[in-house]
Amino acid sequence: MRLIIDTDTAGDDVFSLMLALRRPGVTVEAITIAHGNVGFAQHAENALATLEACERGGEVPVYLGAQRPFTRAPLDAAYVFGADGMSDSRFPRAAQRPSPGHAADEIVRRVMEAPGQITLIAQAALTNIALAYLREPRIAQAVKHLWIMGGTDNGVGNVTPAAEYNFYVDPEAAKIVINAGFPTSIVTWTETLRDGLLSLEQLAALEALGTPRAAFFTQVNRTSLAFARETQGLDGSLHPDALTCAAALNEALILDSEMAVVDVETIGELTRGYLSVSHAILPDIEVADPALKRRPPNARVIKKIDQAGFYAAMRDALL
Ligand SMILES: [Ca+2]
Repeated sequence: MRLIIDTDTAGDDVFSLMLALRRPGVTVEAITIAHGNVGFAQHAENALATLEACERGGEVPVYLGAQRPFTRAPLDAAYVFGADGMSDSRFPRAAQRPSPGHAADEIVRRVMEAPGQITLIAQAALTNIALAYLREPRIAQAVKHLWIMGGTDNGVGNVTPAAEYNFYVDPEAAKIVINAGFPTSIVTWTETLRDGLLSLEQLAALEALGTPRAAFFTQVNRTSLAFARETQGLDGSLHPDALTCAAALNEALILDSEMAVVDVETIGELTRGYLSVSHAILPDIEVADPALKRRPPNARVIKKIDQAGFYAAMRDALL
């Protein structure tokens, strides 16, 4: 499996990278950096530190991408991940540096050079993917598959009641990508709340592995675990990006999914960044309102992932 991972590397983004970097048979061909969780330059440092933690420093190029969303001001989530996105660990600067070239250009170049072969995992705001598509629309047909962590599935968001963070910070980019014709699977925040929690017992078992990577995981996860426990009242930590990556790497973990018509709200007063997901309970749309046109399903929405299998994948990555 050939992968490009687009990431605002902080907290759970790190663990997603570790899953992919440690998985036999998977080649991470590039890591592309987007604005998001913390400061833009810090995302690159965190990706480079993660490569070193996986003993892959110097082997996977890291490209810098969009530093801002299309229209709105950047919005971070340092309150979840710490100022450095790594639970204020202040890891030493990695020897590897970002590679020359823009993330969007590299996505285009690499996908078009290997049509049908590159899987994209988008675990940040979709700005880089949208830019790549605008530069070369044929990438929508040339990627093997696009995995998106983002949006909600008729559930509550994590920034506003309506919107999940990645879609909230750049809804215009999300709308472009969702309507571009990529073969797409979406792991939503709703699904993360169902199956993306690593319990306190599982986290203790991961720490007890005693490996350097397990120690790195435990250290990086500290702030988001505290946030989940103290603010969200959860007995564990939430892992949207790692859950998405685990499903992409091993589709046998997907226990339920549904093709759906999805779209993104960009101008709602209260619902900006909302992912609209069709549902079986709804009437055909042209029956409900003749002014509306029926659209074919444009994404697979993941409804259920094997949590134990996700945990096992994380454990294997930390050995
Ligand atoms: Ca992310």
